[in-house]
Amino acid sequence: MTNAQAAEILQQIADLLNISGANSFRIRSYRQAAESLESWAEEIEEIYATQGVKGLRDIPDIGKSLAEKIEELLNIGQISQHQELLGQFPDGILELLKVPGLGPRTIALIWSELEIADIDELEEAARSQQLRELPGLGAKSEEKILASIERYRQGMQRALLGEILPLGEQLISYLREHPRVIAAELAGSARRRRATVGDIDLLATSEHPEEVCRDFASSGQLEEVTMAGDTKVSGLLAGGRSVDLRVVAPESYGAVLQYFTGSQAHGVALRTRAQKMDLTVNEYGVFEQHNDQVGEKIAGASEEGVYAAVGLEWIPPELREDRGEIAAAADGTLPELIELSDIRSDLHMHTTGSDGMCSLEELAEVCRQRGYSYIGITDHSPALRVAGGLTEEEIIAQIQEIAQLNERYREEGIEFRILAGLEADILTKGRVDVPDAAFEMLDFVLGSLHQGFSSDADKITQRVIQALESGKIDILGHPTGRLLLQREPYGIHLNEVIEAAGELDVVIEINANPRRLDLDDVHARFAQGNGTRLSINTDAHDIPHLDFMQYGVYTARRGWIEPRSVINTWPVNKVKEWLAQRRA
Ligand code: DGT
Ligand code: CA
Ligand code: CA
Ligand code: ZN
Repeated sequence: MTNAQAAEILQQIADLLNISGANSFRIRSYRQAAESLESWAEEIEEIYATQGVKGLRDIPDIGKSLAEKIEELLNIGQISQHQELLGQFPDGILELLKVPGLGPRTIALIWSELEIADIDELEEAARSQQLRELPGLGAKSEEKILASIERYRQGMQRALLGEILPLGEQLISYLREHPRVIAAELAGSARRRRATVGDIDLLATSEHPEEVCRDFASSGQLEEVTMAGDTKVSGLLAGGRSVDLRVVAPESYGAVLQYFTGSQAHGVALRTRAQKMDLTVNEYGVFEQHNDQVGEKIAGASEEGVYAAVGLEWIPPELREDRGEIAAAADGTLPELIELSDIRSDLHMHTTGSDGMCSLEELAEVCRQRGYSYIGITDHSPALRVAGGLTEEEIIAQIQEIAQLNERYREEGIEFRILAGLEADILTKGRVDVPDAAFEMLDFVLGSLHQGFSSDADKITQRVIQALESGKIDILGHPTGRLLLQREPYGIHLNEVIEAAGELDVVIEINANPRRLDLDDVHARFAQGNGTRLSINTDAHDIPHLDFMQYGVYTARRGWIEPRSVINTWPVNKVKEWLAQRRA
């Protein structure tokens, strides 16, 4: 039972009491307790285990009776009062409360008058204009409720990092420009660069939190403000995505940032370590602990300070998933993580030759201006007719065009080269769709699977490994075919493929498209451990897609990847030598 889960149950009690018409003082005491629990860094489980109910009562806004309820929750997994209240209403009623703008009063009304008990029924009633018959509701309310339901449904889902990060960064720039803000940072899963993000967590530090909160709430940055306090603002973006801002004093900024960056598992591991050192870490700082007494504060203003106080190097947010990073930080063996500036090239992109939007020359010019020293062009192969796959003649013509451009760069003394590649389909039985004459002339082949996803995992795995064994594939593209939030990966025994690639000296791609991020972080780390090399590529079909590179790098960092494992950090000659040796 985490603090957040316990807080959620207390909030539900408050919500249910509210619908049943309880007095507002009682309702508020549950809400305050829930908020207090939610931002209390020490886990109630740990507190209860070491100090019993007495320890629970030390949490602000938790009195005798609430402490006993939490004790009940920790002991038997539920609170009887909560269960009784739940029994009085249908199951869907709590979800109705999550629809923005729909208050308990309205819910109580529609339940008692129309027996509406879930979102679908509410939507139906609004559409069939039944709500306007109720006291205090009109045609306008029906419209508003329908719009809210729509927004709620969109906001429920996780979103791609690629969609959230730009929005979060815009909010952070607003905060950083505020004259009362000393520093501001994105926290939560977005700061950890998880491939998908639930809600957006923002943190700022100021000597005048109430002014910052007031201005943020009225700035129009949020489509709807659902809570505006002196240190916290919550609301929704236009698409329904929820945003939480917390503003704290400078002396605890580092501790709060550490706490709200998460992950929760990382936080728990950190506090467990601290306890063994007779220290307490909470969102105010790191404190000495003598038996039951909390003593002097030894850190809190900076995140570095918080980690240092528990004997750790600062841990990059991408690593904070409790996957061994705390032990590595203690031993001084954290990886030298790859950075965007390590990337010298992009080895997967499409031109108008197949299904891309720009000509070869245009794409090359933009990449050169971005500071890449070489790129690989990989249009689709003949079998992928739906995506404008090139014919053998067209592949050869493109190779010649590339040779001419390279010649021109050489003459003009420009340090930039284009490698002639092909994204060849992996066909049935592991055949690779690259015409023989073209294969002889190409610098490299990126092989990927675009059809036959429905076969079983053994078959697909075998097919891919056979393709790698053919010697015709230098890089394996987007190895699982997943489309985040859209399509599950096809069944494939990925670790077997990674091991085979390692033995055969085939590189595996981390496709940087934020919809793919394929390999994912966990398998990228397995590959590095196995000695299988990686390549981070955008699969750009248009100029703006070249910016996807950062998301590939984030995924690699989450997978503990160092530059040495990634071939497009190499200079072009090293890549050419590697390719030549593969062909030999
Ligand atoms: P998300 O929003 O689902 O993508 O994931 P996060 O990691 O952003 O999670 P969120 O927004 O619920 O909370 C932000 C951070 O706050 C989380 O990573 C760790 C911290 N946190 C929240 N609730 C708890 C809790 O109950 N216990 C602990 N230890 N930390 C929590
Ligand atoms: Ca979050
Ligand atoms: Ca959150
Ligand atoms: Zn592609």
